[in-house]
Amino acid sequence: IYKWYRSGLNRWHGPGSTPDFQDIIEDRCYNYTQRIRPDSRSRNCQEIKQAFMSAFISKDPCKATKEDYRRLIDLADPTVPCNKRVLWSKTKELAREYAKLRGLVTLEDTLLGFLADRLHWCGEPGSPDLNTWSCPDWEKDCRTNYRSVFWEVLSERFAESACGTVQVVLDGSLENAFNEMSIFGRVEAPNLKPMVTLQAWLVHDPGKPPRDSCSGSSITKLKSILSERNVRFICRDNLSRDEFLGRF
Ligand code: N1C
Repeated sequence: IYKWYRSGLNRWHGPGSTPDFQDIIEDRCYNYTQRIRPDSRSRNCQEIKQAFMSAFISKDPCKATKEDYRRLIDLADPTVPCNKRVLWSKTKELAREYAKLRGLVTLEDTLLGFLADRLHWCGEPGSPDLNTWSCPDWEKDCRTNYRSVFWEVLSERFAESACGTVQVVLDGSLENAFNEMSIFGRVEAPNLKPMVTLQAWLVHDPGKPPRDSCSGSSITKLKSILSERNVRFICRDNLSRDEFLGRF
C-alpha cells in the first residue's frame, strides 16, 4: 500500500497544480495584454499558453531546466522600465503596495510574473494532464521542480536587466532579513549589473520588534556579495510599515 501511494500522483509534498491552470493562464493573459498593458496587445496568448504548457507537460516534475522555459520566455520578454524595479524577500504584499504607490514595478507586473502569480503547476511523465494532487516541494522533494525553476529564470532576467536604482524590501522582523538561500539571495543579488545601486529597506511587521538591522551579519553578507560585483549599496532599517509606505 505504502509503495503504491508513494509511486502515485500523491507522492510529492507540495500543493498540487492549481485547478483550471490553463484557463487561468489564458484569462490572465487576455486581461494583461488587452486591459492592463494595452501596449502588449500584439502578444499571442494562445501561443504563450501553449508554450507554458509544453514546458512541463508529460515531463518528470523534478527535472526542470532553464531550457524548458526558453520558448516561453522568448514569447513574453518583459517590457517594464529597467530603472523602476522593486525586489523583495518574504515581503511580497508590502513590496507590491510600495511599488504601486511609487509608480514602480515588481516581477508580477511583467506578463509572465502576472500569469504565474500564486499558481502551482506540474505534470507527470507519460500523461497529458497536470498533477492536481501534489507537486514537488523545494526542500522535501527536489529543487529543480518546474515552479522553482520558473521563478529562478524569471528573477534572474529581471535582476540582470535592471538599471539605475533597484530597491529591495526585506523583512526586518526576521533574524536574517537577508537569506542567501532565497531567490533574492541566490539569484537576484548575484546578478545585478555593476553600476546599479541597490537600496534596501528593512521593514518590521506591525506589532513585532525589529530583529535585524543594516549592520547585522545577514546584511553584511549581502554587502559583500554586492561589493564583489561593484554594485553600490544603500540601506535603511528600523522602519515600521507605515513609515515605509510614507504614512505617519
Ligand atoms: O525567494 P524570495 O522570496 O527571495 O524571492 C523573491 C524575489 C523577488 O525579488 C521577485 O523578483 O524573487 C522574485 N520572485 C517573484 O516575483 C515571485 N512571485 C511569486 C520569486 N518568487 C516568486 N514567487 C513565489 O514565492 C515562488 O514560489 C518563490 O519560491 C516564493 C518566493 O518567496 P520568498 O521566499 O518570500
